[in-house]
Amino acid sequence: VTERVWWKDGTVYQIYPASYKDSTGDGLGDIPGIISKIDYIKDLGVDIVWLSPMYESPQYDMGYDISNYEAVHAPYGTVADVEALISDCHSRGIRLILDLVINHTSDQHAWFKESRTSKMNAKRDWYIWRPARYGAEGRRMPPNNWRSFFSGSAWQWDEETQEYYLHLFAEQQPDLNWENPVTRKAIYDSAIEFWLKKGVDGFRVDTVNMYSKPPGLPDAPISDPGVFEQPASMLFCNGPRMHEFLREMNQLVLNKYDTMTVGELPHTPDTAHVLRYIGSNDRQLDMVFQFDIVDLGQGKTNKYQFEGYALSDLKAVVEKWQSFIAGTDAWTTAFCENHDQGRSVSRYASDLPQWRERSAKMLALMMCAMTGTLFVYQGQEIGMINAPKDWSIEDYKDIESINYYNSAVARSGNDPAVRDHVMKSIQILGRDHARLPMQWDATAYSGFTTNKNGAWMRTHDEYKSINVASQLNKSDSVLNFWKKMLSLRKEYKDLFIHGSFKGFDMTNEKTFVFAKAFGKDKAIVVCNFTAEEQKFERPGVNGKFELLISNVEGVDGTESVLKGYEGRVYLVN
Ligand code: TEU
Repeated sequence: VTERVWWKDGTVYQIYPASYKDSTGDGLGDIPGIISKIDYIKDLGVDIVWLSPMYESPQYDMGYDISNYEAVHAPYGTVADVEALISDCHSRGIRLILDLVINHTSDQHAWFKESRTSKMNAKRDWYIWRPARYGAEGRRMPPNNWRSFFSGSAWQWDEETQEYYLHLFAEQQPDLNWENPVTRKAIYDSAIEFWLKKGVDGFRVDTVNMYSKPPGLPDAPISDPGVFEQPASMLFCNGPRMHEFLREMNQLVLNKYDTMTVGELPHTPDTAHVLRYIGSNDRQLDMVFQFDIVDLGQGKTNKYQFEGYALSDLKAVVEKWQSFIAGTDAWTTAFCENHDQGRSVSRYASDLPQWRERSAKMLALMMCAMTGTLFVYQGQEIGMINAPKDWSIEDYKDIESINYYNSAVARSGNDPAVRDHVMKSIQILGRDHARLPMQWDATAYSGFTTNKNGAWMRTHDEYKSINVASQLNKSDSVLNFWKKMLSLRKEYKDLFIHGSFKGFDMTNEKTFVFAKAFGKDKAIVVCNFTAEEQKFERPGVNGKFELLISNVEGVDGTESVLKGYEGRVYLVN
C-alpha cells in the first residue's frame, strides 16, 4: 500500500466529452473543446484525465455503445484530435486514460453486423446467440428470464436468423462472447493496443466483472415474478472465468506498457472477492470503483424506486472501502460523483442556495482526506447541483431512466403515484444530472456552446450563479477551495492518500468524525451533515489538535460546535 506510483498519488479528473466544451457550435462537446480547457484542467491541480467514450458510436448509451474502437465519434473530432489531446496532456505532466468498454459493442459494429448475417458466419460466435424457448401454448420466449439494466428482457429476437442475442444493457449493445479466444484477441488489439500505441496511460474498465457469464445461462433466481426487474443481478457479475480473462488481458497486452487500470466493479459487496481483482502480485486491475456510496438509497427492486438512506449508512460504507486494503498489497479509490450519478451536493448534503457552496466545500474537504486514488468529476469542482425539480421527463435524455420510467408507469396502468415516485427518484439519482453542459460562465448556455439553439441537453437554470468564471478569482469560491484541498492532499499525502482510516461515533446521524493515521502522524476530520449547529465528539486521541482547514471562514478550531455543513481537518501532534 505504501509503494509510490503515479496512479496512487495522482488525482483523476473525469471528463464527459458530450458535455465539457463545444468548440464547433453544434451544441455538442468535442475534443478540441477539451483541448481549449487544458490549462484550466492543469490549474485545478489534477494529475490524470479520464475521458469517457469518444469512440465512433450511434450514441444510444452516450458512447458506451461503440461501433468502431479505432475511430472517433465524428461530432467529437478525429483520431488526430485525440492524439493532440494526449500530447497536450503529457506536455503539462498530465496523464490521459480512456474508457474501455468491452463487455459489449454497438449493434452497428462491423463485428456484430457480420455476426448477425447468418448462423454459419465466422463471427457468429463473437456474440451470444441462443434459440428461443417455447411456452406451453407454443409462445416464443427468450432463452432465460434475465432483465436488462435498461429495463425489459436482456434478449433481443433477430428475425433474420431466428435466434435471440444477449444484451445486458440496451438492445443496441450486444454482449461480446468472451468464451471465444479469437474474439478476446480482437478486443485486445482493437480496443486496447490501438490506443496504448498512441500513448494513452491506461483505462477505466467498464463493467469489468461482467465478461464471464454463468455456464448454461440459467434463469435468474427471481423470487417474485411480479417484480419487473430482478435486483441488479449478481448473476451477471463475477462469473467463473473473470480472473482468467483479466490475467490474460494483462499478459497479452497491458503488461507491455506502463499502464494503469481502474475497474468498474458493481454488485460485489464481498471485500475478499474484490481483493482477488486488485492484489498487485496477481495483476488483474490496479484498483476498482465500489458503488456502495453512490448506490445509497437506491430501491431494492430498481434504482429508481428511491428508498432513502441514513448518514450512518454512508459512514459505514466509507469506512468499509477505506479500510479493506489495510495490510494488503491492494489499492482503493475515493469518489462520490461520476457520469452515472446524481450530483453529490444534492444527494449527500444540501443544494439549497444558502447551503450549496458550503456543502460542496465540506464534501471536497471530506473527499480530499480519503485514502486511495481520488476521482473528481467535471463540475464537481465548482459545486454543480442536480437539475431543478421542475424539469419534466422530457428534459431528461438518459436511456436508463427513461426506459425505467416508461416501463414502470406503463406496468402500473399509468398510476400517478408510481409516476411521481419514479420521477422523484430520477430527480435525485438520475444519470443526466452529471451530463448537463459544464457551466463555464454566465453567457448564453453557460459558455458551453455558441449554438443559438443551445446544447444537446438543457442547461441548468442556475448557471448564472454556478460557473467557473464567477469563481476563478473569488478566494472563497468552491473552485478555489477544491484547489486548496487538492494541494493540501499532496502536501500531506502520507496521511491523506496513504493513511489508515478509523471512524468514530459511527451511529451519530448528524456528524461524521474520522481519523487518518500514518506512522506517528494523525489527522482528524469532522463534518456536520446538517444545516443546524452540532456538537461533535473529539475522538479520544492524545495530542494537541491544530486546525489545518475549515470550510467556514473565521473558525479557529477551538469551537466545540460545528456550524451547518461545516467541515474541519485537524492535525494532531
Ligand atoms: O455502467 C455499468 C453499470 O452497472 C450501470 O448500470 C450502472 O450500475 C448504473 O448506470 C448506475 O446507475 C457502465 C457505464 O458507466 C454506464 O454509463 C453505461 O451505461 C454501462 O456501463 C453500459 O456500458
